[in-house]
Amino acid sequence: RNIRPLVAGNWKMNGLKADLAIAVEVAKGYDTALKAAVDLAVCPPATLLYTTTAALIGSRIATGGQDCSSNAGGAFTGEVSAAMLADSGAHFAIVGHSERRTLHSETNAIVKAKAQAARAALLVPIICVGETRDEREAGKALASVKKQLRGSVPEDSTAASLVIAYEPVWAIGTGLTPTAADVAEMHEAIRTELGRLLGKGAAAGVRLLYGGSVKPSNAAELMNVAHVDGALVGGASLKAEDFLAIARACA
Ligand code: G2H
Repeated sequence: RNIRPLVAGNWKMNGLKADLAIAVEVAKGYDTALKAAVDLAVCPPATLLYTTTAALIGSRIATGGQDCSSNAGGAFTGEVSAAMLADSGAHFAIVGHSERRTLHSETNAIVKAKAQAARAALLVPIICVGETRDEREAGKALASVKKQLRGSVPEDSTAASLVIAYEPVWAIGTGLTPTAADVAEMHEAIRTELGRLLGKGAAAGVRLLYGGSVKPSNAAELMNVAHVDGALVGGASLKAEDFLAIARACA
């Protein structure tokens, strides 16, 4: 690998104070060998971000938010700003997860504004893209993802200020995963499209994560695909043992 991989856990709307134990357990298992090979991040719900970050001090495990507002602050009841995430210790902010795009009608323009807000707060956005089952079956998966990239990635992104997560919508939480060949084709296409948007130099260093039903049993196969620089893990990130097994598959 010429890019240091990142394995990020997306806890989604799961986690109470007692679940800090999961993060602590992950930190315990993040041994010297693993530290040398892979970056880890935990993205708990916003309510746990500050305490999770505090629990992980000294572990070299980063934290991140699962979303952020596109606005800097003000009368936006219920929203959490990127600066608030940063103030709670976050390094990353996931934006444009398909659950946000679908359940909260987030368009590419909104996702891009959120990515820009994240960067303004010195967070690294993890921008999610991915085709639906209909698009995949109609042979439009590549076109759909390229369109999402053109619409949601800030043009001035650099390798250090951007992570992309490819998450086919039909693979999320379903146990289904694309074939290694499909992932290889998509990740190469994403790298090429980023090259058009950001220049080849920047695009070559952007971490491209695969997400969607990653688990210990399929991690090695998925993580060995060219241009796969880590994983965005949902369900399996709620079990420290499974999350660590996935991280080891990247090492
Ligand atoms: C995709 C993924 C994490 P899961 O949403 O973002 O979740 O691993 O549960 O499919």
